[in-house]
Amino acid sequence: MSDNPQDEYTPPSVWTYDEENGGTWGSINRPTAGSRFERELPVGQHPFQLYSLATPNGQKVTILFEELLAAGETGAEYDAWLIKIGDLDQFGSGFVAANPNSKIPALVDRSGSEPVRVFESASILMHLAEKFGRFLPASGPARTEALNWLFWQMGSAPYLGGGFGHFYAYAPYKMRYPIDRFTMETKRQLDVLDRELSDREWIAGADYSIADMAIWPWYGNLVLGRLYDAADFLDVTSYKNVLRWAEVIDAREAVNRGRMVNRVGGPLETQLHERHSAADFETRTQDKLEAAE
Ligand SMILES: N[C@@H](CCC(=O)N[C@@H](CS)C(=O)NCC(=O)O)C(=O)O
Repeated sequence: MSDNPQDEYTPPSVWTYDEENGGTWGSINRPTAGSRFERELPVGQHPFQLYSLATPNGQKVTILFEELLAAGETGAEYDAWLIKIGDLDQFGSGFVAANPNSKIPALVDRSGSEPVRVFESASILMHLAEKFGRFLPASGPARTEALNWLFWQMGSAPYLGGGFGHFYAYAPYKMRYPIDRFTMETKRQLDVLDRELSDREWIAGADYSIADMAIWPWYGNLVLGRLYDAADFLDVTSYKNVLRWAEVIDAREAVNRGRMVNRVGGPLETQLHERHSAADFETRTQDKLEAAE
């Protein structure tokens, strides 16, 4: 490796894997897929078994579960098991069987006669919304608009997380070219949301939907100053409509609960490492578990 990491790089004719090259994620990711060790996934008593971590992609699903339960859907009870991606849990054989892409969140729906695996957060959100007939219109233009924004999120957030967040916060040193490129794109995306939210309450129109639940953990948390320590750098307060929308969602009790599930950072009273019943929010947050030790 060069002494000066900012030197121009001439790619070799065939790329080879170098464990040292990847910064924070370099020790985790490899250029190959598949399981790295044998480990079955635990199974609890509820119809839905979620294997996740409270990153933005993980929060989407726990927010939807908590919203379904808050709306009275008692059939949406779930066990949320912790997958520590920094400890490589996502490469165990059981997790890979649930999601061959080795990324959280992964859901196993055991409500029917055979377990059904569901992976990719948007697929999980659609699966649950359709199962319970909530937070996604059943047909017509309103459904199309909600899906437009759900898939906008799936296409856009990798530029925010894998692009901006990676190079601004995680890369081993700061490089101007990728930071400029992904900052520009992130700000463009915030402007897209800001313009749309100027004349509608929720991103898909008149109703709160899985599109809001998918977008908020990324772009809502970003403008609320919770991602990448980048609020000033991105001048997030200039996106006034996004901020208004983000604050309204942030005030929802179910969103607060969803954010706590599988969370391993921040104040101990906001961390519920595993969730197996609604009572766990009262009795099993980390502050209480650690005080009882
Ligand atoms: N498109 C996927 C992205 C999931 C994803 O990137 N998950 C990250 C955490 S936010 C992960 O599990 N990373 C672990 C790894 O890369 O090994 C989804 O929306 O479900």
